[in-house]
Amino acid sequence: MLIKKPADIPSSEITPKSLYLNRRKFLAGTVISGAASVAGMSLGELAEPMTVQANTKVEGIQESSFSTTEKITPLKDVSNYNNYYEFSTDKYEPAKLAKDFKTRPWTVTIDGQVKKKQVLDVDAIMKMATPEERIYRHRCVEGWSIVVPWVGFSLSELINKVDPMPKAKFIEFTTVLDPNHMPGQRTGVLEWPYVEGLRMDEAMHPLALLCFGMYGESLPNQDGAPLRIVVPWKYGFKSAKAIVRIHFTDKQPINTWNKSAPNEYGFYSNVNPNVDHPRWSQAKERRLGEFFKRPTLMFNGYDQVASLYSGMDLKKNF
Ligand SMILES: Nc1nc2c(c(=O)[nH]1)N[C@H]1C(S)=C(S)[C@@H](COP(=O)(O)O)O[C@H]1N2
Ligand SMILES: [Mo]
Repeated sequence: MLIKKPADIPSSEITPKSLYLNRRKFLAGTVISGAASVAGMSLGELAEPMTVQANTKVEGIQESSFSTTEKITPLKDVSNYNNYYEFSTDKYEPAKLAKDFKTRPWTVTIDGQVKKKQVLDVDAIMKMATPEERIYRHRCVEGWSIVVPWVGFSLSELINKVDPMPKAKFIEFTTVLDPNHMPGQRTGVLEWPYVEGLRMDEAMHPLALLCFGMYGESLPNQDGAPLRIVVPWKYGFKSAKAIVRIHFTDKQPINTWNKSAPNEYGFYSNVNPNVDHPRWSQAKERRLGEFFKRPTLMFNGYDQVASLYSGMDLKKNF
């Protein structure tokens, strides 16, 4: 029998993941023989499990009071339009280029000014606290935004367990360095590995999320599997993907984007409609899947973080 390879199937034939998930739920509640359910599916539907990373359901997810009630952006948009320069600068490419990226075994090194320096397995990290669904707005510095049901727990849960020393004022997050499997790292488009940083009080804010899933399942590779952070009041690039090191320090980390273009990307990078990027306005944004732009909100609408920056000139500390 001749079966089309996934690469030969146009994306229009591929069922969106959301429909696939709904169908799976439906099938789970219905008594149909395996053969009958397969016979009822088109080729595109059969191709789905091959073309989308097989994700694992996260058990025991709790709701969170931090969630927005805004309309959730479909998973097919969120997982097919990604900034992930380790794979490609083309936002449509990480979905396919990261498909076979291995995220197990995976360890995260905790070091620097911290009492419990250690190397942790990602599966152990995921069990450190109860997973929550956090439906957050996420705003890329380039002017698009999404609403995503992330899965994880407050970064503070991990920070408290590893016991930072009082002199640690910042945390530096480092992404994996794996040029053999990350084609973008074989180019000089950014300095590798990708580094991001937060001030300790930002990292400890309950909104800052240590994230290992979305839409109820483990993260798709292109969205930062197996472990990333999500800092919803900051531009998307602060939310580093595929983290292998969490380093506690008394010095402000030099984040990759700040190093590459210091006049364009600062350390703070709080979402701020009043401070334009040197090459474009930040006043508005386009939600993926929508036509009309909407106004961008200060701190992306997360006003509860404002006190972290009281007395600071946010035009200077952009
Ligand atoms: N390691 C790594 N993390 C990264 C990036 C990257 O290129 N490499 N891009 C950032 C940018 S610019 C954005 S907007 C978000 C996008 O996250 P998403 O693809 O899950 O929407 O990831 C951020 N984290
Ligand atoms: Mo971004």
